Amino acid sequence: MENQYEAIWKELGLNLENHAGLLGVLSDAYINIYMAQKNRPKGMEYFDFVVSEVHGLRIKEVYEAKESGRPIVGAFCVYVPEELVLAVDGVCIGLCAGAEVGSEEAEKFIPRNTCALIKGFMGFKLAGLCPYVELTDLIVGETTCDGKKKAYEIFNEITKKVYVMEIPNMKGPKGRELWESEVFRFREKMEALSGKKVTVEGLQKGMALVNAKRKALQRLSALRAADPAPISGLDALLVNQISFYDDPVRFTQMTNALCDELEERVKSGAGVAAKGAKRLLVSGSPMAIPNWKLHAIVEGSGAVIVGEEACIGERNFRDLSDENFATVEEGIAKMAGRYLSIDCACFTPNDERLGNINAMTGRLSADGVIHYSLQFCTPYMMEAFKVEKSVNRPFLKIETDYSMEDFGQLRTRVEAFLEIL
Ligand code: BJ8
Repeated sequence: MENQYEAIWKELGLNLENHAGLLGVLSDAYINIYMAQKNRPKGMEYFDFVVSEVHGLRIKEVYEAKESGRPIVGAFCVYVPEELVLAVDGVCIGLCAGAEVGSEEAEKFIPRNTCALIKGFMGFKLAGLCPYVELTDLIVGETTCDGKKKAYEIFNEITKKVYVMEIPNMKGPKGRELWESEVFRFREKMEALSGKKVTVEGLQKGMALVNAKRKALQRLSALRAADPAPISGLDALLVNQISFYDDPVRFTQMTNALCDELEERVKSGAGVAAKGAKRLLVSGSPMAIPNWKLHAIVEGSGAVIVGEEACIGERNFRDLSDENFATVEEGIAKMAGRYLSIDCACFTPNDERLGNINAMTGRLSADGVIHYSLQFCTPYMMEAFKVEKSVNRPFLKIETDYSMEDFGQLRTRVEAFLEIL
């Protein structure tokens, strides 16, 4: 029987055979990793549904938004100001890929020794597997790490719709000035794309939507401080991954409903792991959906992950935008400042990240820190040196990719680490 979304996939030019294979693998992995967990909150049913419809219902919604004239903007970095996309009634979708797909295709354009995240997004596009990329009117890149910067040049040759924001390397006055001017340039880009002006009301509405989403994620993060943890790291990671592509209003509502349930769990002392189970903070490169490998290993070994110091995690929602402003210029300048406080390892120096990691380990009562870098992710691999020196907890450094080849080896290392905690 033809899938009800097949007509859309065909129209978007997906490779239907490969796509069916991908959905099959994704569904098996989800059943094995997610549905095998015990004692999950009932509120996770919504997020299970979203995953089951990742290339279905959500694609239909974005497709219909596009048909109605709303601009669809794809992004790969938490530096891209979603507020400005929403200010002109656009839809913003995170395009990072967390699976090893289309590597052979990708390696025709980029070196083998490229991080899995870059290879993943190139591979998904080249293998005809990503309906989101096909639906975008604009793909926003940024000058963060060298790999991404150069990959966007090639991605633009392939897609013809990449726009790059220049992100400074340092946060001094000149860097701030450059970044602010880039956010203003992005405003112009969004106005040209949508044919709408960014107004004070539009910007405030965009900020209110994004801030509400961030507040719901902050609430979830705070609840994970309880012992026993009311939610697994796997489930919390999934909520964070979904925050990048779900409808922001519905996502916020459902995350808050999940948090209401978790609050009740905390009050009654109920949790997903036994009280006193080892608690870990994961810090480093982003884990895009469906990258669940490390969390599955750690939680399969009896510990619980209580926080992600990463862009798919705390770095995405730690700070809110200031909604009090009288002019668009004032609002954008304030918002630019909020974005520049993000502590990505692409900046030098990046000492605020060390403080943030230590604040998280304290607040979440983490017994240890696992530093996670994707292979060839130089910024995070390098910064691990300073992180290790600064954390006052047992520390394990991992470098991996999206393949399952090192699963057993990683499990052995994680188990040995848990024993010394
Ligand atoms: S703000 S972390 S989302 S740049 S994993 S592609 S860094 S080699 S994703 Fe990132 Fe923005 Fe920074 Fe966050 Fe390069 Fe590393 Fe690959 Fe990475």
